[in-house]
Amino acid sequence: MSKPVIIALDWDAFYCSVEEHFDPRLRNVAFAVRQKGIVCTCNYAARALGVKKLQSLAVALKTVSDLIVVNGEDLSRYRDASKELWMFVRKMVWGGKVERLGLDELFLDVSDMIEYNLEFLRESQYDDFFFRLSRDDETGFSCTSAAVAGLYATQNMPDLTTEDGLRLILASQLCQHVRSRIFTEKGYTSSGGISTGKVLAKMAGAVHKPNVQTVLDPVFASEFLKEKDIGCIPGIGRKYRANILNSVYGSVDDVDASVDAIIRLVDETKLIGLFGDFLGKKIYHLLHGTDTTPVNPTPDIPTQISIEDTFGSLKTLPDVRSVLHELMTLLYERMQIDLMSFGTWTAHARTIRLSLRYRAAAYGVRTSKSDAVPSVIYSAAEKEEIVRAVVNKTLMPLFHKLVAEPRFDLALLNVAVVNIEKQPAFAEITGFLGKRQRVNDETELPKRIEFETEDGDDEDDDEEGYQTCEICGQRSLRFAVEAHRRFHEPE
Ligand code: DGT
Ligand code: MG
Repeated sequence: MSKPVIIALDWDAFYCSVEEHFDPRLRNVAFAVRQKGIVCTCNYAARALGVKKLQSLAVALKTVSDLIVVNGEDLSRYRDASKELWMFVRKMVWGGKVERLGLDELFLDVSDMIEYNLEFLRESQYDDFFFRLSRDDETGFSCTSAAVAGLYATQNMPDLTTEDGLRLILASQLCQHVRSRIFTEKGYTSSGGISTGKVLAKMAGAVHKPNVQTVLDPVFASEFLKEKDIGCIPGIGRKYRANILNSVYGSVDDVDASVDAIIRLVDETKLIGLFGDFLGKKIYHLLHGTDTTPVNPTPDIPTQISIEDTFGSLKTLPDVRSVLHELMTLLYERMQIDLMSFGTWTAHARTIRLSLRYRAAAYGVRTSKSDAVPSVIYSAAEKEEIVRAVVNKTLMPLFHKLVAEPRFDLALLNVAVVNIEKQPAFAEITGFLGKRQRVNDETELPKRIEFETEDGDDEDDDEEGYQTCEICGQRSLRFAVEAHRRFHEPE
């Protein structure tokens, strides 16, 4: 069976691109988006001047004293843009095989589309042929199988004479087409990676940025990976890197953490010994570029959202509280991404569940307790306040019900929301990207732009920047009101 063909897309300077849609004057200046005291991202003009992602704002302003800074603490506009781009891309992929990762990454499994078009290429006597995007109509694009669209990740281009190489070349043409449609119809640039697995495609996409795509033939995976630090392989990260280095060298400092060095020192058996069967095998494949984790299409509304962490040993209540705080923060952020549109909850989860595994328990044996999701989650309170309330009033009491004895030793904590239901009176709203230009182009661009909420002085606004819809009573953030009104308009 042939290998899958995967495209990874990552929006360029994503929060900046979203901000540019709201204020097009930002397109021509170096600017950063801040959250608290950190530059969470900056546009490429600012990067050219030396500003870096995740730098402290103070340092960035020392580097570029007249840097424009946009307040990015309200994530709703990024969430909405992300959702709209995902839905747009999903329509172009057979079977909607598109998985979202966070707000700005997508994985597309285009294997079927490539296989189908390979047939036409085989029949064709020419290098140029018509790529069919759909089985039953003629929409598509002209493409050539004679060259890669974009760049390649190593010195070597895919081998045109093999079927696998040809598949990747066709996928590069498809990726080019998808990215150019995203740009012309939605105004967003992206970087793309094309390979036979999610991890290789994602890593390839990061080689050349911005607005470039890169192909990696798995034949060259080991050459591509060999000098990389194991921690930069998605799925290994800092935590497993430290485990591996400690077990190999007894230290994480001043040691050779390259893939090449580690695969010489650690075999599959050792990794299974370190991480257990499932994770050990997975890490082995990640290090060898042979990971086959499939694209898992993201549903409109997930059946559950779950976040967990594992530990060598977790024994005290203060540590449990602090882990639950971290997990709940991540869970709440994921809920906002998956269950909100245009500042409004489009679905509610009804049940929250805490699960744990004792260190002494067999792998896979968990105990759980559930409760109703507290209504504070869907309130307009600040994230920190919501998380604290859920930890104190729901998760810690659930923990005490699960663990009655004062001494315990845990290996895993998981917090999940389940029983997710679409909110009535809410349908998908799309189509706002690139259409709204709220800023008067004649006004001077302020040095510090603070987008609190949009559109100012509406009489119906309440104090928190929300407005209540007169038709269905739904409360929406002010900038989402226009879109929400369109939802009620007849087709
Ligand atoms: P890129 O992909 O290098 O062109 O730049 P971005 O800005 O798209 O960066 P990326 O893809 O790593 O992350 C997407 C967005 O997620 C980014 O615009 C801001 C946000 N983000 C990423 N990492 C962090 C982080 O560590 N903290 C916070 N607060 N936000 C982050
Ligand atoms: Mg990005």
